[in-house]
Amino acid sequence: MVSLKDYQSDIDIKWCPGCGNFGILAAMKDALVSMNIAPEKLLIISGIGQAANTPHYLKCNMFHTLHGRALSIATGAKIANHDLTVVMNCGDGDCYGEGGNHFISTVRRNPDLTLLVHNNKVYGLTKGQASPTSDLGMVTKMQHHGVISESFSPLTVALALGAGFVARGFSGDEKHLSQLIQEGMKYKGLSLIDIMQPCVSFNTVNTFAWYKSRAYYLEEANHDPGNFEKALELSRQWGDQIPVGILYKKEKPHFTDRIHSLKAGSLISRTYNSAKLDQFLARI
Ligand SMILES: Cc1ncc(C[n+]2csc(CCOP(=O)(O)OP(=O)(O)O)c2C)c(N)n1
Ligand code: SF4
Repeated sequence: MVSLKDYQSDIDIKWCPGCGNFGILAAMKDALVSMNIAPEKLLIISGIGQAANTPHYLKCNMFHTLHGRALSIATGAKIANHDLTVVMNCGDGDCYGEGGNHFISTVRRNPDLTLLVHNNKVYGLTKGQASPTSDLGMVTKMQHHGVISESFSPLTVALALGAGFVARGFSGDEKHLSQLIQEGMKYKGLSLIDIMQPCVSFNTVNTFAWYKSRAYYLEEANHDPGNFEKALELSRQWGDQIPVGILYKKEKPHFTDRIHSLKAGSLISRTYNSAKLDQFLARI
């Protein structure tokens, strides 16, 4: 049986005391242990940022890539080895800003990956500039007169692109978040879990208390995750009431199932024929 000790990393955590990332890390560990996923069967891919440092604090396979590129690297890893559970830890700037185009392509492709977006609504690592999810008018050290762009709504965009698993979590409720992560990892396809993550150093608006007083649980509201129109409506709900839980869930073919040449199995399970490759290269 896998235990928390198996995931214990000896790297010192560099996050600010009280950062919402701690709740996400705890929920991830709880989910991995509850699902009995061994560290050698797990691969975490991340880009750049405070969120992207998460895999350093878990003892498992990891790949720390460029800003915004976690999704494409993760897709490649899953093609190579279908047996790995592949999770991505991204920031909101990382995933929806620098990696915005990768986000769009990956949702459309639907690879079997779990995408955790630590959405603190700012660029944390570079000291608090506005990110794509900062609310219109939000004042930061850089945006002195307030953010002038409409806030990006990842859940709405994902639904519009045909995503099959769309959820919102809260880092202030580790138990609930662990359940969501487990559901996401069980789902065959891309599971997007956008997580409300307070940045205690640079976002003085969206605090733990701010979220706690607004979050309500979709399970308690008897929401049917099969109802696309309702999910779309809920994805736009923000302000006094914020829905948390699975907005939408639908089974659909995933990326590796759709690639003809992968029907015979993962790339790592194939034998490599160098003579055939040489013949092919000689022809071009
Ligand atoms: C292509 C590129 N653009 C900008 C940067 C600078 N940069 C590094 S981290 C970061 C902000 C990260 O913010 P976010 O993804 O929201 O993660 P957080 O640190 O808030 O967890 C930026 C802009 C970079 N490294 N690469
Ligand atoms: S700057 Fe914000 S996101 Fe980064 S570690 Fe500190 S509190 Fe967390």
